[in-house]
Amino acid sequence: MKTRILKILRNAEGYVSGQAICEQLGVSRTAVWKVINQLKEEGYEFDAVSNKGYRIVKYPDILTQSEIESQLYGGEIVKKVVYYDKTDSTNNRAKQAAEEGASSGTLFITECQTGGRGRRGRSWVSPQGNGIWMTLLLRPDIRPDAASMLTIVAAMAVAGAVSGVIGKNAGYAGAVSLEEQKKCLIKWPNDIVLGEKKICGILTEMSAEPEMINYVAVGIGINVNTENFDEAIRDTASSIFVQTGVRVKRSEIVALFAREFTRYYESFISTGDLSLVMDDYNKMLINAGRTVRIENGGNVYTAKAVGIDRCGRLEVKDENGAESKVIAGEVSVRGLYGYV
Ligand code: BT5
Repeated sequence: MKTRILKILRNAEGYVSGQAICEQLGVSRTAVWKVINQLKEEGYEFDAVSNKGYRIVKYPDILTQSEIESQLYGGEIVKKVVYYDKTDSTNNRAKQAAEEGASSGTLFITECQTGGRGRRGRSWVSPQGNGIWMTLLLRPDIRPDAASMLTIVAAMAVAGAVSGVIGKNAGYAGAVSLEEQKKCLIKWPNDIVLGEKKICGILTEMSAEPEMINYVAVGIGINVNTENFDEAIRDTASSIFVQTGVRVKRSEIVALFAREFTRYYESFISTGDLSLVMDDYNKMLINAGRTVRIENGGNVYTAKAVGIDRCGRLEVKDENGAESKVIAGEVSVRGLYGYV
């Protein structure tokens, strides 16, 4: 009920009377009043005028179930939000819930991770209060070897959502010019960058049988309003706030992510590959046209990145013009002089 009341108030043009809410939801005045008080405790501020009703004048920067669900319109792949004040890793929460039967489209999100994970045992710094640490549980009817393409789909959705929210709040002179601000780009395969710095990483994990996926957990970490970074990541990491000077509400990014993800995911599922989205992806690819250093086990070489193919492999050209394809998961891709 909290989500429904919040949604009515959020979408209203002006004031909404308590009576109107009661009638719309078929609940008592006392029930509405109780929910308004709960919302006040969570940091929402109301303007309450007798004979007119309530209007929200301030939204807190929180990631609770109702804050996010009240911004979904219902057609998204994200169907349900499960929120934790603190947990070890939202990927762990998603995987555990999946084993217990949780349904596709559940989004696990937290304010703080105590054991955030990157790929191959690396750790992910996930402090309290300024980032988005979330995992989307999916049960797609695709072949297990296609699951890694979900990282590509998620990366596009994050880049789209971050660009969209920055665009909406633009007009602010930050470290990055307005034009650059709008260019939230992707570093293949799983990083999102703003101003050449990493603001987001994606960790996709899967449980599958040879021919069938049980579930996929798409974990996404976004530094939103972070101002101070751990020594270990200071050179490469940044946040939306540091890069743009814009302080955005994290739930807005999550809601827009849900919309963007739905768009790209549906295209992906309709063909089972990235053929419908790869052109868009390649426009968001920061590596495109740049020389990258590829580390594949002991084998290190440089080549010029061209773009991804419909399976999400990175096409590269060596100095003699010979083309090859790099498969994510086996390699680390770096710029020649730095992180990108
Ligand atoms: C990633 O791994 O970039 C995937 C990160 C996925 C995090 C999300 S948060 C929600 C969900 N729950 C989890 O436990 N994980 C997912 P990788 O490409 O391996 O990069 C890891 C490297 O990024 C580290 O070794 C650091 O160098 C750097 N790093 C760590 N924390 C960072 C941060 N907050 N921002 C930017 N870079 C960071």
